[in-house]
Amino acid sequence: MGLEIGIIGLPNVGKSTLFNALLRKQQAYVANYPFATIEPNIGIVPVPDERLQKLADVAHTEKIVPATVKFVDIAGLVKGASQGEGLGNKFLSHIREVDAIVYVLRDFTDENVIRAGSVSPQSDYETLRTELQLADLETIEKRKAKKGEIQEALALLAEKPEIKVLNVDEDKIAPREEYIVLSAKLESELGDEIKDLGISESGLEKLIKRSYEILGLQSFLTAGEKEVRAWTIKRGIKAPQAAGVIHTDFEKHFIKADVIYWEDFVKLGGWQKAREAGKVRLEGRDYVMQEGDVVEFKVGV
Ligand SMILES: Nc1nc2c(ncn2[C@@H]2O[C@H](COP(=O)(O)OP(=O)(O)O)[C@@H](O)[C@H]2O)c(=O)[nH]1
Ligand SMILES: [Mg+2]
Repeated sequence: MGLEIGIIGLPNVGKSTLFNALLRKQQAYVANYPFATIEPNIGIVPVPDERLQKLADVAHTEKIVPATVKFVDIAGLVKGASQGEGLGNKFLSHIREVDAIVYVLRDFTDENVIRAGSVSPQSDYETLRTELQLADLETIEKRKAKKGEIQEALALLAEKPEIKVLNVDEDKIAPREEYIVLSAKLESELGDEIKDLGISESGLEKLIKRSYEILGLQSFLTAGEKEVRAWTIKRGIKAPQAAGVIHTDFEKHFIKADVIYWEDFVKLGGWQKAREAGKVRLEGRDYVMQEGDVVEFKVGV
């Protein structure tokens, strides 16, 4: 299950700068020009996970496969986009399928960067919400017009889980209720070195953590000689469904799962030693997966 996140905002609020910081590469075209991003920019990034290297060390493998998040950076939305203002709202279709939407709200002061409709974080947020709701109304009308045809599930943009990002000046980064506070500019310039400034988490880490929270996700791990890997699952699912994320057949043919918490796995030195120490639990069909479980599924054929 690859997580997908759409990035929206008014023009010139730092969407592409943030997107680039997330990708650590200059993929999107960043410019002091309101409509620099016309084609959607899509990037897939690994989920930072410090557990993986530690697991790989004791599992004696070099191959690490992290979970991934797909980010979609779209062109700036303006007030009246649903009426065709700016670039219109057609490109919103690029984020119809995402799991969550990041609203980038400008709170930095830079006279060199034109404010293209952006007023204040709160009013910008409301402008964006209104445009999404209007786009949703169009979607509903279109579906109605096609009555008789199979009704697809309606992916309404305004109903998607949301994350509000406040893009602030470099010297104003401080936690705030309701927002993820970051400096897109600083993130794009420094990447992970942002932590040298005493900022505990990168924008990517903050965004991913919040996404997992609001979407009710967690991860489990597999660690063998072939590879160490992180998998994303819904919180509360049971062992057979988790096995099904690895391979659809695994759910049907699930027999049991060997489970150990990742820290114990590392401390004890891998599967063999953990088994010898009697620390590997044998779990059945009703086992509810826990964050940080290292698992080996036994499946029949
Ligand atoms: N001062 C400052 N400028 C920024 C920041 N984020 C973006 N910018 C600048 O704002 C302009 C537009 O940024 P961009 O990411 O292309 O905005 P987008 O239209 O929302 O994608 C560029 O010149 C960026 O360098 C920031 O956090 N601080
Ligand atoms: Mg852009």
